[in-house]
Amino acid sequence: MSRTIIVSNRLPTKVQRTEETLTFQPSEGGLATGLGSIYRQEGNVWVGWPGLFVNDTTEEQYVTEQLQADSMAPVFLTEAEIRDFYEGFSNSTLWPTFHYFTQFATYEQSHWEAYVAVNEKFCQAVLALAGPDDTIWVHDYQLLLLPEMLRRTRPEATIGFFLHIPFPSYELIRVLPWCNELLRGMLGADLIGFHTFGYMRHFLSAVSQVLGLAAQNGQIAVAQRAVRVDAFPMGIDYQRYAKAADSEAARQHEALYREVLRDTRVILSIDRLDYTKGIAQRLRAFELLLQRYPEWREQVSLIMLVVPSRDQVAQYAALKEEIDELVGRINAHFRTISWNPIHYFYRSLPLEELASLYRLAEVALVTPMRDGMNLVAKEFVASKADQKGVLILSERAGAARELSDALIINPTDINQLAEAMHDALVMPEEEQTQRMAAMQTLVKRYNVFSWTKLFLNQLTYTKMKQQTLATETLAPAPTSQLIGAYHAAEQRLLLLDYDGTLVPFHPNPQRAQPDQELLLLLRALTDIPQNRVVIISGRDRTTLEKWLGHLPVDFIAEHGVWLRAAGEEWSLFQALRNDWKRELRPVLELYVARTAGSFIEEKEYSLVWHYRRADEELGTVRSRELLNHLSFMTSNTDLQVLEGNKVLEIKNIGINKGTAAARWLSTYSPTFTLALGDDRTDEDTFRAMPPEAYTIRVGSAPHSSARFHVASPTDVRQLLRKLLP
Ligand code: GDG
Repeated sequence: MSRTIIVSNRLPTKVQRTEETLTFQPSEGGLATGLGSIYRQEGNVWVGWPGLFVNDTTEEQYVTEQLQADSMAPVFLTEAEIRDFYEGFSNSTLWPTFHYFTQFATYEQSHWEAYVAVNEKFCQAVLALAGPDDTIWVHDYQLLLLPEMLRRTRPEATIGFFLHIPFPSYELIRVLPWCNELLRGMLGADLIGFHTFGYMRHFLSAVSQVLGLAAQNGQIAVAQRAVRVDAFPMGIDYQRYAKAADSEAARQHEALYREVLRDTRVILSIDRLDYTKGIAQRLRAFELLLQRYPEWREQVSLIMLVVPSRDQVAQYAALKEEIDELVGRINAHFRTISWNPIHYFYRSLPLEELASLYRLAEVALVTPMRDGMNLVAKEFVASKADQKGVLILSERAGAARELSDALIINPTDINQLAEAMHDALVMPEEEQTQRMAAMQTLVKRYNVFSWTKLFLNQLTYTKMKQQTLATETLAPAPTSQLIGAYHAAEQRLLLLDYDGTLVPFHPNPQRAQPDQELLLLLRALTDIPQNRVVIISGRDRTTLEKWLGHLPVDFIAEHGVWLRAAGEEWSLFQALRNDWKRELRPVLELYVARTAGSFIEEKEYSLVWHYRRADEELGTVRSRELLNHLSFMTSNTDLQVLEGNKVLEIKNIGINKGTAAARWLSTYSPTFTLALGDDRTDEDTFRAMPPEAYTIRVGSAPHSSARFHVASPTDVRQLLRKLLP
């Protein structure tokens, strides 16, 4: 039976040391609730740190046993690991960078090394538990390297990854000295999820800019695997918050607060202490509200709950001081004997008290500078059974992408914030209800359970797609079959593409001439009387002839425009025109001017626009534009536009490597056929081959009509050497 293994930095249970014993308390986080129904199922398990430093192996064993009974497997971390991996790399490098606070980011090699080591520790813990058919779902920024580490040992595993914080623009990611490894780490997964489409877009652009891997329809080809990237906005357990707000305990707490507050209206703010939350700006905006609209004095109070967090990190201590000072100043300035402008709590509260605050508040102020999603916004919505209340929400929280019926503000603009508070306080009830009802429908429907289900279903689907579309690796068994069939045959046809197949790519195509090793190999292959070797290339015939013309090989040049049998003259595949070049060349020139690094290659019967040397992303965008432009210009003509590996080629219809290769097949009637190629134009060759032919795609391509694939030209040469006596 296949199982699901959840992996996150923290376990959903917190183990704490009291004087006499250890206590085990479930943590209340959204993730724990959402995945609770999953990891407790038969056989499933959640792997993570229990939040405690153990003293000895006896204690370690005790904790392990206790957690095991509740489907958890602890990874024990040392104090030094928590300092360097958690407080260091995770919270002082990745957290500020991913939230656009690079001024707070540190770049310590020792922190990075600890991060690698701890990810490795998690990897070992997971491998000890996971079987080959299990599904592994890795969570968040502390474990970015884990998917790739797991993949190395388990190439066939089903691995999902979800990032709970924002994924920033490429401009921020590139600052990290380790960005390459981090992106590679994430790409070990089969499905990578983000809260919003925006984060997903940033990720795809970083992968393309840093690693040169382009995405198509949210899919990235990583070697032979198609990695899917998608947005899955996380929800909450709606009923849990609705019920808590409706509970007797919450009502009692509310009544107690009400007694003290009398009829003062309440604006609520709830956050963990963090510089990303915009807490100081929020206080300044509240101050501005009281200055600009004196009528709200003694009428409105701000209840501000700040949950202590990361106080070991310097910026957090400084932020705490700033908040203390601001609250003190504003309260001292505005307070009266009977009215306190800000009620500030620096602690965490039990759920029913939290729920009573959601009940009490007319306005929730959720104004982070950056926030992956922000669940408080959704919890406030779920708590408002009477549908009265207004949510003020930062445009830079992931939740704003869904909750468009909130008052959406820019959190840096304290003028706008003060005005939004005023608007919220005077908003007619009818409008409140309308907005709240719309938000409730959404939060109820896309709750944390549907989020979990959707992600895991997508993961299964992604894996299934990969398996049905994947070409088989040319492993030792099919290799010996191939060699056996080759030796048994009297007439053998070898169709070999040149660039990317026999030689690796060179930024300048004219510099990719054959080396001595290749020339000797081709010579040896053609020396065998049963062999017919055809070089089947998109290159012009002059270059092919110059480089390889002295060998007794046949040629297909310009993707099938020209044919030449060894020792004979070149002939056209069919009568062709090339007078169209005059009209289309200026179009290509325009794109060369607009795309630095791109250039035109002119062949006798085709024109090619190369963009391998252009900026990866710009090249892709321009190639789309050019393709549209050319498709328009060539409609109703006998021309076609072919997409190759970083090239667009215009040529006559009906001409491709496949039709040319088919002619060679019918001329020779071989009893063994081998076709090797690395790009889209070679797919035409593969499709033209009979089913028993050995078709092999070279390089990364998750979808191909070829039967097998190999990784690189080096593998190709190795295979060809095996065909020599
Ligand atoms: C990451 C991302 C993303 C707060 N104070 C108390 C309390 N809370 C609860 C809230 C809410 C949670 O803490 C905070 O929600 P966040 O959305 O900030 O979640 P985090 O896990 O901190 O952050 C964030 C999230 O992951 C999910 O993907 O939304 O953007 O940074 O549930 O209610 N709960 C109790 N007492 C408190 O005093 N009981």
